[in-house]
Amino acid sequence: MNKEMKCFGCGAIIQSENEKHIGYVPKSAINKDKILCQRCFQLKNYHKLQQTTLTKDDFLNCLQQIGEKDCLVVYMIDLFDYNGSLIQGLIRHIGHNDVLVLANKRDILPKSVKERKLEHWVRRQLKEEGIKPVDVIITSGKKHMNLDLIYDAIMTHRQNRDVYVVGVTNVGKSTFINALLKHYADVENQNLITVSEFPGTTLNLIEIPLDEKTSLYDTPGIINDSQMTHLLKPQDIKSVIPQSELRPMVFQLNSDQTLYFGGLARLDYCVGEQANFVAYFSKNLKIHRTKTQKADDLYNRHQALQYEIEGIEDITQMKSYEFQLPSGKCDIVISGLGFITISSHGGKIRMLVPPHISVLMREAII
Ligand SMILES: Nc1nc2c(ncn2[C@@H]2O[C@H](COP(=O)(O)OP(=O)(O)OP(=O)(O)O)[C@@H](O)[C@H]2O)c(=O)[nH]1
Ligand SMILES: [Mg+2]
Repeated sequence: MNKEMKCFGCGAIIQSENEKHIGYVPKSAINKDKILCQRCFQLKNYHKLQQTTLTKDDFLNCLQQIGEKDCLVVYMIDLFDYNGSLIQGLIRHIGHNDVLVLANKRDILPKSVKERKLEHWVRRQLKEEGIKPVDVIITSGKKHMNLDLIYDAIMTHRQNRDVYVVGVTNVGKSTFINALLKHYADVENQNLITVSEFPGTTLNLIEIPLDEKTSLYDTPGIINDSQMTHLLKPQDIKSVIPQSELRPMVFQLNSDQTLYFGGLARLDYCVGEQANFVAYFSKNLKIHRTKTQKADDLYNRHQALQYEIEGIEDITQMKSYEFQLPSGKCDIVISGLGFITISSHGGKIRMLVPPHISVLMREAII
């Protein structure tokens, strides 16, 4: 068997020795030009996830190789979870290569927000990270948004070099590359790269030749454990992560009032005058408002719980963070779950989230 044969869905090297390892294909199915491994077959046809034993380091190693090449890096971030989608130490990994930033999943944010506003917002955030991109383009891989613009930007900036599409897991790298394959190469659905809402879908580099000498590569996403997706049961991911445009929910809160977000996170308004809280979460996530005084009891009697997180039975097992609100507008982001835009004259809030999930305050995106 040719050792270099790879699954066209996830990039794993094909093998037929161990059914539990990545890249498995029964011997009888191996003599084809294009091979799809059993895991991809299950994902594509039955939406069933076969777990892998790959670690964060395996994914980081892939990124490390890029730093040793002269190439264009297409860095994809998620507009719904900007901070959660940043790769820590990106510059260190990719060396001096040019970076083109694609800000993806624009379709989830309200249509009323202007593209230019989003672009400026992303540019300001990138500046803080010390990233100087050759360009920033707002997109939605799912909706093929700005595809021609991106294609032209890639072709201009790559200057006959290879192109690597990088980003944390689930930002939509493979979905975007499939959009390019469908649009510019007429690739049929059954021959596309595997995509799914489960983190860690792409397992190895997937090469797409651009010409005789150079290629564009899909890469496995870096795992970011501080995103909510990693704590959820596979069957819950699709309903907790928004699939379509967010519908903002407005709450006027007084101090000592609390909001529960599907039981996965909680906000206590501790100190301050009446203020405006606009919640941007999946439509399926129930938001429950209560008095802070009653909130612990509500949780512990499992009345505020909608989705389960393994190991959390009692509210004291959640981690608590306090934030001083600025006078004006700001966002509180719960990585991978959603965000709340708060307009106030200052005050204090407390956030309760499962351990390891990141919560932060940032400049309002909307
Ligand atoms: N709403 C929305 N969802 C998207 C978009 N692009 C991708 N998704 C969804 O995000 C999830 C992850 O997509 P993938 O393309 O598999 O992400 P990836 O970056 O290749 O992930 P890994 O292979 O794990 O690194 C899937 O559920 C996609 O449907 C987009 O533009 N908008
Ligand atoms: Mg992928």
